[in-house]
Amino acid sequence: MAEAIYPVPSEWAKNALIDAARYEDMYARSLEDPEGFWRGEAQRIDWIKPFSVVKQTSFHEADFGISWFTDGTLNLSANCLDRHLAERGDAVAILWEPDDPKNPERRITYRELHEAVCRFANLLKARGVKRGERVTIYLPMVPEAAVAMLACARIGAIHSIVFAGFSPDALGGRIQDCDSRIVLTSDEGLRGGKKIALKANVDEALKACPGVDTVIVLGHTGADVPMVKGRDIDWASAVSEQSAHCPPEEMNAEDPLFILYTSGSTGKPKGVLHTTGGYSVWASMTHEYVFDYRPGQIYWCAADIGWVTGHSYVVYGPLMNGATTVMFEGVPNFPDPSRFWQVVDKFQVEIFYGAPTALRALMREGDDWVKKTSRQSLRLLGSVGEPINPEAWSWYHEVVGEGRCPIVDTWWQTETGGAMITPLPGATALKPGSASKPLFGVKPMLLDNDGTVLDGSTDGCLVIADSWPGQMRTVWGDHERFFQTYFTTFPGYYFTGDGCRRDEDGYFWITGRIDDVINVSGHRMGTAEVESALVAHPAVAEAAVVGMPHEIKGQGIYAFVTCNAEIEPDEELRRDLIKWVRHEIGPIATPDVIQFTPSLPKTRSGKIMRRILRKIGENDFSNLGDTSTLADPSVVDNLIAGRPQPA
Ligand code: 6R9
Repeated sequence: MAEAIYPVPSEWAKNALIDAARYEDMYARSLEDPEGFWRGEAQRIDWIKPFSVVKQTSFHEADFGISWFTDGTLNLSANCLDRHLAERGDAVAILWEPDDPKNPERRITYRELHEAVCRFANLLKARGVKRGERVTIYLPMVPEAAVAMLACARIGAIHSIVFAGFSPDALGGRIQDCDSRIVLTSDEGLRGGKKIALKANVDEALKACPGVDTVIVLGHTGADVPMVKGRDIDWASAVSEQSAHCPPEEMNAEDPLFILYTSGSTGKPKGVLHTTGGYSVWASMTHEYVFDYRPGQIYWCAADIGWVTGHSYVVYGPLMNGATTVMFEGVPNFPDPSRFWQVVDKFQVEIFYGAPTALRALMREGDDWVKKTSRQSLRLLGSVGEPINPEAWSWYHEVVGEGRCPIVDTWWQTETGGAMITPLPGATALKPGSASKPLFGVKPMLLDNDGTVLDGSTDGCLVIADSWPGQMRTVWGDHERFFQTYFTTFPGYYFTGDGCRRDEDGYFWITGRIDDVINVSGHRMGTAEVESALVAHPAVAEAAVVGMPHEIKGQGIYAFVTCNAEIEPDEELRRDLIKWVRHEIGPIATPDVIQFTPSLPKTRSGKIMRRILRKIGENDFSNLGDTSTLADPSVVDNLIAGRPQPA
């Protein structure tokens, strides 16, 4: 069947910042003359001291290093706030929509945001926070979360945001890993009408973090939460005592900006570190070009600030570009599945950027929820987090966008800082399900398992051949792990962990992770993390976790569990294990299927054969591949016979 192709609508081709010819031209120049290209693009930033060096990067072991605009200095919060004050101080920077639509929205202007950030920055300084120090943020989707991020950037502190859906254990581990002595939180969070006990979670987490001496607590729902004397302080009253004047610190381009923990194929989550200059250029450039953003437009990225998409496309990218950025506290289906589109109408949103998992969930509820809203303000739609299946793409395009709005399917990662492979609305004909073409400076290549470069239309492992400004710089506290994880599978290349197909038109189609990372509702999860949570349970001897296809979540979690000898697994244990994993990691790690098995398929050398488990997880027994190297091939038949069907 021929693939559907959606040409660039003519008004987009005419009016967009970048049309097809300009894209080709800029892309070619970005690869032929990176120095010149980036020297030009970097002018979008207000530098305090201009840089003289553009790019010093190598992916090779002998001279490995990644550094951009090295001798320049800047402050990111000044680029998001101060420089807009003269021209658009009274324009709305953050348009906040609460969880409950009956509660009032908040409109925070650039001037108000600037003042709030200065006061909070002064509070951090008053609590002794210094340049380079790590500040852990565990907040719901409220404007104060953005205030906290920008205040850290203002004084040169490194923020580490932990998604407010993570458990106390996961939070505690992240606080310890980056050695943070200050935590910002709120009494409670609110999502879909349900309260989340954030402060209680912090109290629980801090039992294992004796180094934390300050917790700043935002009153959000007004719940009465116990405060620890000397350690816990009330956000509002502490901030009111602070001056609204706080000069931005002069930061070097390569000074750390933030840490964000993300899952890999092995071990505990890695603290992905981004630095100031390159990240700023990348977040601002990609936000402007991918969304064809012009100041004054109402823009909504529905991601949580706990994920990288929230960092780059709710806060930093839009604010650098003087946008009005919508921040939504709630969930797509509360109070009903019309909520997204009601908010679009309410704020007259022009650009909407969301995740396939939410679209699939809404699609299932039927078109009426969409059709009862107007959505006439929408001009452009975006997708991120996982491959978007053509059915969901078509629904997004036809039903939500009424065939009028291009869809930018943006492929990128926590590690890349911002979008990497994506259509540009005025330049790229769309193929549903394809992230299409690389952005400026991005050189994607496909390799086979042996590292041979593949040409033409083919399937392979997706690598990036050269550095781009928004690239992560290290794993916090473990530079060797950074090199090992990303640059040794294919020496000389950045390995993304994704599989990919390139078609005859040079379009890229991401096929999903090829390492032991699964993507559940657009959230990255290392199978190893779920396994170690399971084996920490006293009844469990061994566990292996794989992804399984899931209609809404994209992938679900399938766990094979072997119990200790004296244990007789039953329904109660299954429920207990599910509760246990939710407690150890958080609700996003809830296993969809747990299959108890007396043993796992292993090679004679004792390695679990995940390939076989994946097939069983997929309910596909036709092509199990070579099972002759198994120590006991009968294990496989037993696994197939005992496969529970998910509810
Ligand atoms: C931004 C973000 C990264 C992984 C990535 C890939 C998958 C993200 C995608 C996509 C296909 C897209 N992914 N966007 N796959 N098409 N448009 O999601 O970062 O949480 O680090 O996840 O997500 O597998 O490697 P992160």
